[in-house]
Amino acid sequence: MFKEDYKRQLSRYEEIIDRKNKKTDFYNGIYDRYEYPVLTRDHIPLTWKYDLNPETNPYFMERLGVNAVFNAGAVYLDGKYYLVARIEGNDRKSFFGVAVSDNGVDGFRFMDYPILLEDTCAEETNVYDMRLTKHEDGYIYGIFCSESKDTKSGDLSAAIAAAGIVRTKDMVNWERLPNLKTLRSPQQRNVVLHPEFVDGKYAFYTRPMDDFIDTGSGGGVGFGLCDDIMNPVIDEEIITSKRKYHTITEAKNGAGAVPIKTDKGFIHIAHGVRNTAAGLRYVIYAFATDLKEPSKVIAEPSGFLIAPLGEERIGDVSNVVFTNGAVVNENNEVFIYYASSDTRLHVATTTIDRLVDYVFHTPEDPMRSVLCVQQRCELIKKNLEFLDSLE
Ligand code: M1P
Repeated sequence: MFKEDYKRQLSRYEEIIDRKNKKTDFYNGIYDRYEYPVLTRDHIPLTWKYDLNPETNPYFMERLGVNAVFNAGAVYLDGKYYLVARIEGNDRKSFFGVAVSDNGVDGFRFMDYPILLEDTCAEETNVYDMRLTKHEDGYIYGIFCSESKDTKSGDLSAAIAAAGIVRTKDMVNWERLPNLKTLRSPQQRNVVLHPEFVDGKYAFYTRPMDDFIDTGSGGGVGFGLCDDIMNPVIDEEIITSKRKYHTITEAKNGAGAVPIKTDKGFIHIAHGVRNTAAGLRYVIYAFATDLKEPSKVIAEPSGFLIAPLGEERIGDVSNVVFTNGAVVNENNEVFIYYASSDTRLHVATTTIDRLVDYVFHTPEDPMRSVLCVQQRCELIKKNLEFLDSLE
């Protein structure tokens, strides 16, 4: 029985890894969606979950189950697509695993072992959501959320979020650096390292928060500079993309993928959150910042870029899409990795040209219904005139 069960599970695993992905018929002219998620809990190697010795596991039971594989940092290196995914065990603790593919849309296979982080913070309970930055200093940095229990609060679920830092040159050996200190913000999540030095310093997109879930007075995506990556401290944080009333970012927002450099500016793919009667709704949006002043927003299309669709709406934390990784290959093709409902990871593909056109030519949000209708009427009028001119 053990042998048959093992064989069946192994062939199912290989089938999922080998399954070819294809574009769906979803259309908006901006990006393509794909039929299958690129990573799920079924992509986890059997060796991570089962004891494969029939003597010690006669019923071929999962000994260490995996609940979900989602929010992944991404980097494109030597023609291969690397994802560092958030893997959540049945025990609710998250950790990181590196999966590699030749084409970025299917065939992602995890390396033999997950990343075993150096245990530098005794109080750290959970780690998740790594952003991978190929920095001009030559290292690939991974910035992630390092979560600890808030021992000062009487609330059992109270936690403190900070930004942990690791770096590597080969995606196998990871050196842990001290956690980032932000002197004016008690909590940090969704921290992203900018790929270039700014004024000779390491530059971080931050997310100032008063509390673990509520960002409180935090006005949006922050930006701060740090002199020394071996002793990372940020004093002042300024706000780049702001949270705004009655928009997709009203409740909170946060930096996502590492900014993509284009001729026109850095393109940021971030998440925005609004509150609803059914709970928080997370969507993905884009904006651009100035090439010389990467904290200065120069374009912000109205509304969302990606919102949960179909089965993406359902999962452990429903009505969520979230990104912390996107890559560009040598053909200027863009791969946006986004997770749905804290359960699985998908890819959306586009090109630099399309992304630039979307970010710089989609109208901004005029912020009031009456102005939005006016904006739409202008588009309709232009279209009708254009169509008339063709007759
Ligand atoms: O559950 C949705 C997301 O919630 C958090 O994002 P934020 O800090 O903006 O609230 C993160 O924990 C993220 O991992 C998760 O996907």
